[in-house]
Amino acid sequence: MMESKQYDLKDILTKFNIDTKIELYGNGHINDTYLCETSPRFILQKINTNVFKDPAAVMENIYNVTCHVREKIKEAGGEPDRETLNVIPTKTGEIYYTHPDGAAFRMYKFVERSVSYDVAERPEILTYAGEAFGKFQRMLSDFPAEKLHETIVDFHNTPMRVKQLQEAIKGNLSGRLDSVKDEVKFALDYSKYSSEITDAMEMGDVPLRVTHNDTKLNNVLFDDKTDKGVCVIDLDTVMPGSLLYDFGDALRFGASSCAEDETDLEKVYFDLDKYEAFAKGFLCEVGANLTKKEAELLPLSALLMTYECGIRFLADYINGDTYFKIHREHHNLDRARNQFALVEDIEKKLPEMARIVQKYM
Ligand code: ADP
Ligand code: GN1
Ligand code: MG
Repeated sequence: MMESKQYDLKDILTKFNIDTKIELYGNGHINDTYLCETSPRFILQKINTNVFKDPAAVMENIYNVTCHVREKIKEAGGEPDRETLNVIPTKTGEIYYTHPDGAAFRMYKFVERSVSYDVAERPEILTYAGEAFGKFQRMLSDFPAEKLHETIVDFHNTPMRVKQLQEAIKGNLSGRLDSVKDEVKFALDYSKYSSEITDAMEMGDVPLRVTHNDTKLNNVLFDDKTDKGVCVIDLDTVMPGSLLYDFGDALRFGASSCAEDETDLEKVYFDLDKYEAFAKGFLCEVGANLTKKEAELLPLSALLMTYECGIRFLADYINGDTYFKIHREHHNLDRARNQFALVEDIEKKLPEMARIVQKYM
């Protein structure tokens, strides 16, 4: 990961009229997140502009999407201050602050009385996550997609991700290629699946919808008493996409027996109880609107999103760790191996996964 420059956070806070203690917060791989110990509390985030080259576009999307969702929550008699992210403008009325060197900082209301999970200890948590992401998708079903900027082009275009891996292999910027021959072989062998979703989209059998695109379990906040999903966060990648991306990516992370960077691969497997729990919650919200092909590809989407994430970790390792935050030397390689172990297990379980999905359609 590129070394992050140090900023005078106290000074950044004054741009939002806040003067308080601040500490690093959360387990995201992309942005720098800080908790502001005010009352009520706030979240300050430095947007990763290495990943999101156009922070203005990201923030315009987030502002429009959260305003849209806010109205839906109000109509349903919910709590808009807690059930969606709320952007706090700067004291000059901008939706984020631009530092003189181009760095971008945003402020959100802190979602109080909530918890986040990196591993789901119980399958019910997955049902609540499925409901939360399904509901989010439903609330955006009438959002005008043409208003959205594509914040990362080809984000879930798996064949493009394979190309990016091939470029990483060619460039070998880290000089690590010799040490990852087995992983590269696995990645190239399994590329046989890579175009299943994109081909179906091109054929018109899988529609373009407004999707979240980063449906990791820790991108939902759960109520600290009931465990029900309260708020879907991390909206940087809300863009036109496929519902299969949201389904598959949530399972990649949420239905694993282990954390995404577990190195003891004997322990890593795809948990069908967690899969079923998520499918139940998600399909209860959106199942009625799926096309035949979307329904058919649900199980494979879990394999594909896991594969795609694995090859992204591997490409980043070969490129010298410039994209994902890492906390140890071979972190991205550990993550890639972990995802590939999961892919192998998902592949064996596809027929059973198809049977489970049928129950909830
Ligand atoms: P990243 O893109 O780096 O994953 P996120 O937006 O997901 O950044 O934030 C990282 C973590 O910070 C989240 O997983 C969550 O635990 C916490 N977090 C972010 N925004 C809020 C918020 N508004 N209220 C409470 N916690 C939050
Ligand atoms: C990143 O931002 P975060 O940590 O929620 C990444 C996802 C990956 C995920 C892997 C913008 O998600 O695409 O699936 O790491 N987000 C971006 O854990 O690249
Ligand atoms: Mg996140």
